[in-house]
Amino acid sequence: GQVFRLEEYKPSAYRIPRLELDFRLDAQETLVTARMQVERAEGTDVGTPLVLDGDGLSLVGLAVNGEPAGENGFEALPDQLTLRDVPAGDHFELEIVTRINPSANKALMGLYVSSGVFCTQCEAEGFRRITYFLDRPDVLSTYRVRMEADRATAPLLLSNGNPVENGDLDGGRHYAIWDDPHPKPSYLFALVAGNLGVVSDHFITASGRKVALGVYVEHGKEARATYAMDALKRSMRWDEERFGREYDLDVFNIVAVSDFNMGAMENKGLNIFNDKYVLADPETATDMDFANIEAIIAHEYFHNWTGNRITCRDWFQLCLKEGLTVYRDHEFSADMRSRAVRRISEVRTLRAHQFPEDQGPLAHPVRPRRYREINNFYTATVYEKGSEVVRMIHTILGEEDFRKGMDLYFDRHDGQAVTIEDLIACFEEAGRVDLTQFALWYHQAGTPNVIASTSYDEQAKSFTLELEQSVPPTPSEARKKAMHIPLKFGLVGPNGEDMDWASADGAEISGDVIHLRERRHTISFKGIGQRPVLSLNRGFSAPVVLSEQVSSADRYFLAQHDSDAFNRWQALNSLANEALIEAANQARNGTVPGFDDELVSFPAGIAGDETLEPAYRALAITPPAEADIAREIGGNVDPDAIHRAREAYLDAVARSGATQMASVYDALADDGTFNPDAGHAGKRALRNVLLGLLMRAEGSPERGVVQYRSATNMTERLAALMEVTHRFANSPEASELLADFEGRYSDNPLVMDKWLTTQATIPGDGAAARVRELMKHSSFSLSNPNRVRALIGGFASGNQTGFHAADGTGYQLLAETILAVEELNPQVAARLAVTFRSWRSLEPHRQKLAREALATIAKAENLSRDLRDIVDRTLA
Ligand code: HT7
Ligand code: ZN
Repeated sequence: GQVFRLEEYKPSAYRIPRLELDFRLDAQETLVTARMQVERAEGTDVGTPLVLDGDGLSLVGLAVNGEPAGENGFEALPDQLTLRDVPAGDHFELEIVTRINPSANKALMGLYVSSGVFCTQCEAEGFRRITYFLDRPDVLSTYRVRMEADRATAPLLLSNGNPVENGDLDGGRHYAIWDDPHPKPSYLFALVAGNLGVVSDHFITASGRKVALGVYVEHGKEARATYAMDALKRSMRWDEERFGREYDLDVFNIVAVSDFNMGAMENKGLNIFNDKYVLADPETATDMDFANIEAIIAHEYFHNWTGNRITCRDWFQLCLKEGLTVYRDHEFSADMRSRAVRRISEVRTLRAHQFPEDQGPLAHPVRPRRYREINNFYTATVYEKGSEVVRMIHTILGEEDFRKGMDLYFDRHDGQAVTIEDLIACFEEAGRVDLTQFALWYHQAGTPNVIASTSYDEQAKSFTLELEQSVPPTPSEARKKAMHIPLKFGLVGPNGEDMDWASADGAEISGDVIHLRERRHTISFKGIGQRPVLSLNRGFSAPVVLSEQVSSADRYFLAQHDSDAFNRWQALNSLANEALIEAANQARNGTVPGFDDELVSFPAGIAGDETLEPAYRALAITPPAEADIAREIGGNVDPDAIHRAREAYLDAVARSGATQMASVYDALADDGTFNPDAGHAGKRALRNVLLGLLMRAEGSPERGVVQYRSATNMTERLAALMEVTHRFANSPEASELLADFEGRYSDNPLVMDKWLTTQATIPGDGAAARVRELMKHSSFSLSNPNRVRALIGGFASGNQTGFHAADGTGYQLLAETILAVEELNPQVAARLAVTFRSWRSLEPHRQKLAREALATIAKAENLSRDLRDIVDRTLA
């Protein structure tokens, strides 16, 4: 397949400053008329053919300056329209008519129908499935969109920008016209036509303009959209206060659809969402759902400035909008909720998703240099590591200069399509710093390893810190350069307070940040009267793997006394990790895993520590997940041994602190009134972690059954269902609760997704067979991405022992399902295939089975570019 390379970027030979679109909407046969003003760019020779992108299109008509184009003047292929007879003037008008079939569109890119609603998804290259166009992000046009449809089935007609006109037509048809004054690339185009309910509100901007807000959902679901509306208004206010960014149209609409490839899409003035990230009420959504909705509503809204007003020059620059916008949504959530708790969750996500990507065959730089299929680059590296890179720039510059850099970026590049270099230049100017070495974070793949060791010389009152960095090789990058790694730190004295030092040499230290730039640094701090304990990479200031030679005693000390909440959690997490790796070795060798008393008694103490917020306590007593332990082990992984070790650890923790934990559990019972805020969610999180531990201690599903039956919200009900079904998989109680849940929610697909995931993640050998049975259930559908992700994605990424069953049934099931999904939706199939990426870190027997399963995909004929790309790189 064709490879696209960053260095081959060329500006477009033509511009299209104006586009008028006319849609005659019909589910099977929609006619699209695109009238565009085309301008020859400076430096383009007169007569240069105009080559427009298409994807599976059929041309109905073509006119140039109002005249039908002569047959020899153009060539129309499904994936390209070449106009050879280009008028000699500087600009001309081109009219293109295409015919498309939205109801046959199962790839969910371009114009499609979801539950009877016409909707679009154009990022990255979906617009070319609607009409021929210069479908690239550096071609910016103002749009006027006219839609015509049956009034009965599509009373609602929405597009980007502001509404201009609407009216009735003959034959039960009607029309609406929308105009978007802000030039935008085609990937931000959207339309929605259907019959939906709405929650309406308004927002008064900082400068006093009134913006009409709408959240559109299926009729009858309006009450479940009020939280999303509230999150939207909070996002709008926050962006004004924190970044000085005001909204710029008279309306802002959000539409929830039930078939969607990703989470949501930031189309100008008309965000389209996966309904999973809009609909929530206490009875049907968990606290995690509420938090995700808040974050994704904010993320898409923040794109209005970071992505829409200033967009990407080309798709290699995807992190320009995504990394920066994730950083902004992380900051928003930190301000709305608990900063420490959010940071721990972000880092857990980064480690769970981005680290394995960076350490495996799909590793790529935050700004890639080549791709075969851009859809495969909406990755944790581009998004999450991209956000971490912006966070490091903030750490280096400090809040004031960071804000100046952002202001400069908005001033200088508003209305443009730009590059990462343009963004970095703004921060360099605002902060008066040279970010040349730092920029390697964008260009060099791989997670840096940092090794730290310390020594204390009492006589010399000197504390020495040795730091060494290295970046492991990644595909097509064997040799790596030393990075600029900003490490926040503190030297914690015996009283728990950070110690001052008289002088330090060996590295640049500014405030509480060590700037690591060389491969090795030896830093000596002078004037240190007592041995300190080093707290390094506070707040996870740099996304590195840190190996420290630290005693357990020092880790326990940090877990209790570090002023940095993240590192307090990290200290505990490291202790648990080390113990679990050791225990997994024991389990593999047939020994019963054993654990220190101090380690297993610690969680009960934390659970009852009233000085800590409940959400933090919940995180602190949750041990690393099986996948985390596997990643830490790194090679020759046996998922069964890891499972046994983790189970043994949890059993030991449960036995050690049951009485104490039971009283905390009881005290956390709520009064039945639901509040989705972080404080209340934290209490529920802690109570649910304790539920699992208490059920272990009690050896009975009873407590889970009671919680399930008395629950007044989904967070408590689902947690109880999980604990009962996972811990007592074949018990009558498990079957009873599963049947009850199905009975309660069979008419709610999003809740049934939870039911599917719950069963897909029951550990053990029978998992693949269970999933196969569930694929026949009426709640499941291969064509709906949410259903596929819930059941198949849940199984492959959330069930280590099931997916990696030693008989290979998990891998076979996944390979077969990927090929079946591929026929309908290549993007979703390719994303499922990513779950094979760590196959080389498995023990040899499973490695062989996983490779065989991948090979069955690889040898299938006519694979999509999406799946071919992932499978080839995974096997390479
Ligand atoms: N910018 C959006 C990306 C997206 C997308 C990409 C490929 C295919 C379907 C898609 N739907 C949405 C989402 C975001 O980052 O905000
Ligand atoms: Zn985004």
